[in-house]
Amino acid sequence: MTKTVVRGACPHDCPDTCALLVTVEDGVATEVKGDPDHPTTAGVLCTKVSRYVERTYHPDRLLTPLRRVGRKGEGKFAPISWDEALDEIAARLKPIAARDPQSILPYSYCGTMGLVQGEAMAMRFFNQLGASFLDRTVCATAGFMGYKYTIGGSIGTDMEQFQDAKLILIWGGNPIASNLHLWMRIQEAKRRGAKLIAIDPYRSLTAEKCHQHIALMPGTDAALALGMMHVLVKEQLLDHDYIDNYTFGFAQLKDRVAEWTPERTAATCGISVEEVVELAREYGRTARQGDPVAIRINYGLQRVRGGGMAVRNITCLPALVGAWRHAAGGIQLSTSGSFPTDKVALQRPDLLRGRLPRTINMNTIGDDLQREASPAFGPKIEAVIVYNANPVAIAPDSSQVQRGFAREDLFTVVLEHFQTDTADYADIVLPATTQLEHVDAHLTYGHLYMMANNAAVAPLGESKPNTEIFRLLAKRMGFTDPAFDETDDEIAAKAFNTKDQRAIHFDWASLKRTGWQKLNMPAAPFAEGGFPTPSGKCEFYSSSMLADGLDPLPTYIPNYESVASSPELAEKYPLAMISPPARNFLNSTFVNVQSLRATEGEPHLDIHPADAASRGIEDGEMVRIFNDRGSFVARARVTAKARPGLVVGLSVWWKKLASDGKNANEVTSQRLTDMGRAPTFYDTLVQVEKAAP
Ligand SMILES: Nc1nc2c(c(=O)[nH]1)N[C@H]1C(S)=C(S)[C@@H](COP(=O)(O)OP(=O)(O)OC[C@H]3O[C@@H](n4cnc5c(=O)[nH]c(N)nc54)[C@H](O)[C@@H]3O)O[C@H]1N2
Ligand SMILES: Nc1nc2c(c(=O)[nH]1)N[C@H]1C(S)=C(S)[C@@H](COP(=O)(O)OP(=O)(O)OC[C@H]3O[C@@H](n4cnc5c(=O)[nH]c(N)nc54)[C@H](O)[C@@H]3O)O[C@H]1N2
Ligand code: SF4
Ligand SMILES: [Mo]
Repeated sequence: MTKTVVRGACPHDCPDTCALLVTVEDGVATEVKGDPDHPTTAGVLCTKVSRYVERTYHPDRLLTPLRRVGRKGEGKFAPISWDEALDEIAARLKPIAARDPQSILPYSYCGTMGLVQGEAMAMRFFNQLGASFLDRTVCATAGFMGYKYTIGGSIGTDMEQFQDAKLILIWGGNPIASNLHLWMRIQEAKRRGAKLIAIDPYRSLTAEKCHQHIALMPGTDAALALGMMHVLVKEQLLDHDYIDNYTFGFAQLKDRVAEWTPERTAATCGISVEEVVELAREYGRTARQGDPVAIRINYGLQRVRGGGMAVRNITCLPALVGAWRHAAGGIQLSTSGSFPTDKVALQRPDLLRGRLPRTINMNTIGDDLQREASPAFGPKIEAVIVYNANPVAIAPDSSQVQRGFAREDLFTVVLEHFQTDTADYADIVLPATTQLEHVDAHLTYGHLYMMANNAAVAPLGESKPNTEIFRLLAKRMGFTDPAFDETDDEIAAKAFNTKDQRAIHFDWASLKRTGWQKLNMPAAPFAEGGFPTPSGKCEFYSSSMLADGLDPLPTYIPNYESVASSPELAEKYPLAMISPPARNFLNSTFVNVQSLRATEGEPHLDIHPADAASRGIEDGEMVRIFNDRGSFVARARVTAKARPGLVVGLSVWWKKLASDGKNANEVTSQRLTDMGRAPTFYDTLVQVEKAAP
């Protein structure tokens, strides 16, 4: 028997990007563990990836190409050879491309976050073709923009510093479920005497373990930050030296926050005046004592109409109190901007040869698939190639998405590990390899290590890496550029720009051996200003926002679906619904892994006892959740974890594994955020009733 241990990196859309050690016995992966030597992984994996072997060798793994033999969505397929599959795809794409390549659309997101198996060979293929661009905005772009306008880029407090903070605000995040390794650091901070405050409408697993939980209404975070700034200014809990030297627009900010009295803030957020005042005092006073105050701001709060502005307002706080002076102070949304990835080398935009295709927003795929050609829209979408994504389950306004994918005249190819809800709508399904079977290089959005993944085992069945599939398709399409001959290792070797100081020591061959290597970065990035904004300062007033048609100062934008914006809708649908990640799933990945699904049980809806009582709903009963867009059923959990006026359906379930074949995205909308063209999953009003037996 031969036994080896292979170094890998977790490919999933999770800020932690763990370093993996994969045990291989006689060519079969038998165990996946966290690397104990990698500082952020610290030998620990989450429940999901601990089950990686189960997922990889799952009896339902797709092992051959398939051709649909039933109706779209029905899920009936027959195996075909790779040659048949590739010939058929090329034969279908060529005439469409000859008419207008923009009629072809890639649809992909972060099934793998790998720089090689993600958008490298795939983008080269679509660039050469001249296909429509996809605006990959389903997750993080609202907050990204709010953060960027304020402090200049996705740079923030290093997670390896959090254990030294004395006050940590966990704002719109649930790290126990979605950022486990930061939670380990936060727990260490707690042991060292830090106070933890969760700001979340829902008493999440994390909120439960904090010293304090402020349960505001969804979409009101921008107001809470304005109210905090009001108190900080009024009570002079400010670092004037930091403000004078490293910020821009304090005088205007002061005028703006004067309007946001604790009373107005509390009424807007649905919390008490004391909660507003005490939160600001705790934050300001801890900083004033010279102790590090850190904010982990996460994505939960930016999935609403004013999500970008909410992130912007919160991102102003550390500069006001001088929290950036400490390595353990400041704020972290994402660290992805710290990585000097070489997108040009990876994706080869030169292959566009000067063409500028139209852009389709991935959040409006439901409507866009059903749109006819028009001068404003461009050509009708005639073909979609899906990889690293499961739009039928995860995109908002799901019944429209399904209607779009059900179009008989749409040609759909899906590259997948499993027969997902989306794969059911494919004409051709192509089997893809998993992270254990291919090579990749990774950046992360939660820590500061470049990561390498080695292939641990041979591809299962006839599966192929995404890169190889696009290489083969390129040949079939007649593309001859040498860009389509590069191997995965050759691509990975170009992942990071070694002319940039931060990655000057990047070398692919050695990264493959060590698995991980930290960027060259200062511990406290903005201790002495140096913000990468136009003014070089933290911008309380932003001319860029003004130029982009936004309020240049922090403001509050109520949800689309709220009493403030649409009172009639709120009367019909009085409950706000959010559908954040379930701990044992990763978006819709892992829902088909039996042991993980068994832990989640079935789709649930958490509802406050008062809201349940007024509807005659008892704990454990099946309920129907509905609005004008659609409905789905779930089992009610009557619990004060959901604040009054809020219902919570942890997600994202595979539709076909739910009793009614539906999930929470039946009721979410295709409307976009104030900035970043992002989705508004948590800006959703619904009504709930007992389900018909
Ligand atoms: N286990 C697991 N881990 C994951 C994922 C997963 O699906 N499962 N998904 C990964 C991905 S793609 C992402 S983007 C991240 C997301 O990671 P998070 O940002 O942590 O996830 P969310 O659930 O979107 O948000 C977390 C919390 O925000 C709260 N929230 C909802 N609306 C609001 C609001 O208006 N204001 C405030 N203050 N809080 C609000 C929710 O109740 C939830 O508890 O996690 C990644 N990690
Ligand atoms: N209601 C609601 N909807 C949401 C969210 C929510 O909180 N609530 N969260 C949103 C967020 S934050 C995000 S990021 C999106 C995520 O949406 P997606 O990025 O679509 O994520 P997944 O649902 O995990 O689907 C990824 C798919 O990629 C496949 N895959 C993984 N690796 C590979 C590979 O190497 N090759 C190929 N070909 N396929 C691979 C997996 O098998 C999986 O089916 O969902 C969004 N949708
Ligand atoms: S999903 Fe996140 S926590 Fe789990 S192994 Fe991957 S990177 Fe680590
Ligand atoms: Mo995400």
